Amino acid sequence: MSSDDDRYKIVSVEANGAVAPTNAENVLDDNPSTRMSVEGIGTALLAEISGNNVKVNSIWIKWYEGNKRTNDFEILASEDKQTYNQVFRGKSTGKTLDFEKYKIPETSAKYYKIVFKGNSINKWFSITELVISPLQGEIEEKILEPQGQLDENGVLMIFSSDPEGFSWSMKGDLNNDSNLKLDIDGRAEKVSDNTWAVKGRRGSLAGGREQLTCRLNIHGSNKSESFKNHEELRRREWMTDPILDIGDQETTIFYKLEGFKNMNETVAKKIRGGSHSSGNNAFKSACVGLLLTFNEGDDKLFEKELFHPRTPKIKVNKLFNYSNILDRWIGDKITSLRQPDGSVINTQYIDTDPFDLDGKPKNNWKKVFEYIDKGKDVVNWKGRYSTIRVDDNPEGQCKVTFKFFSVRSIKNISSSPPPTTTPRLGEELSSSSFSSPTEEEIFTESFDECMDDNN
Ligand SMILES: [Ca+2]
Repeated sequence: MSSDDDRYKIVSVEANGAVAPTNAENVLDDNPSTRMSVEGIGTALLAEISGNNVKVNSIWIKWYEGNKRTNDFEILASEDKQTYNQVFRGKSTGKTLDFEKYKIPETSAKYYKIVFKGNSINKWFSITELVISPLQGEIEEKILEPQGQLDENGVLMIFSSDPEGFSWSMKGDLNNDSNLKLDIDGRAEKVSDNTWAVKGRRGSLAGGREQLTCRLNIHGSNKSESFKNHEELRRREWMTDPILDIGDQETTIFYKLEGFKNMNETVAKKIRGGSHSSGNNAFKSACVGLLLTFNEGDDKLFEKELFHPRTPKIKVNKLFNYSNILDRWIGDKITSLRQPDGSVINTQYIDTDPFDLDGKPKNNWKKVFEYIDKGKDVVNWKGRYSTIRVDDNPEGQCKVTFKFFSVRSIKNISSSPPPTTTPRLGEELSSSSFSSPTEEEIFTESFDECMDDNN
């Protein structure tokens, strides 16, 4: 390919009848909240790409309300803007707000016309984003398809297990699992052989408001913490036990969140931490958290709790925009891996369409962010607990149905690295980060036993 080809892109779009604020250019602004919209069967969006003789084999479209409407459409290609050939005829899935990829026979056409044939709801032809690129397929494979072996449930293991480290996966009666502390309302309810459901328990915030919380704590060791400061933990590299504490790990859970009322909440995976509601070291028992927000939007998805209960959240470079994660099955996977220089690469993955018709994992893992924790406040030791936590308003149901939950100590195998992208480097936390916690960050002692085993 010539250098022209390498840099080619959509140079212009037009759609008769599409006027501001829903004009055609809105499909090119890389912003899913703006759209091109025009009414009527047979209306069309025409795109011209730069460069000459560029080979195209796929068209990527984000549809407006793409998770609610099925759109019927065709794609025509032309070299001269006069004679068009049909290269695609079909429907969108009606299941996603994300890009859908439509494969077309390889062509070197310069003009691409998407012709609307109707949708399942109304007569509006509405697209939020359009990409025409032969490179997208390659980019997708590099960034979005992690490699690895499958575990016994068919779940992708991006990293190999460390045979000498702690490993756990859900099986048997979850109410009687010595490594699992359920901090929920009542007992876990068995839904089927490997699927369980729990509900959040009630608790009080320091400000007096109540909320529901649901926490699944996997603990490696049963020993209590004995350290004086974070420097000691960094030097020693473990919190209570050099083998059973959980440091480098791949933690995976598939869940369906139902009946939630607080749309600003997150699913937090809190790792490398310990107990923090009692004892002299309680306030120092740091952990870090990797978050998925319920709704797309916030990109403060890494949190660091060095001094409980203050939990400053840190912005990450979001690589994949999932939409709402409520009321449907979601695969949630994190990996955390210490590097030789002491920094830690923490990575969040999501699978928004996790199961095939037989309920087996499809392993469509997409990287949401990668955050390198480093500097003087790095949390790089092994901790007692790995926790999945989700909260809700007291009016909510806070119901979590889950399966294939596992926590595995991992080894960094250099021959099979995870997909790489440009990570955002860890920002060092200034002391002011800890000075003014919000009400949400402060829980009463009796309520916040997130990582306390109550012994
Ligand atoms: Ca847009």
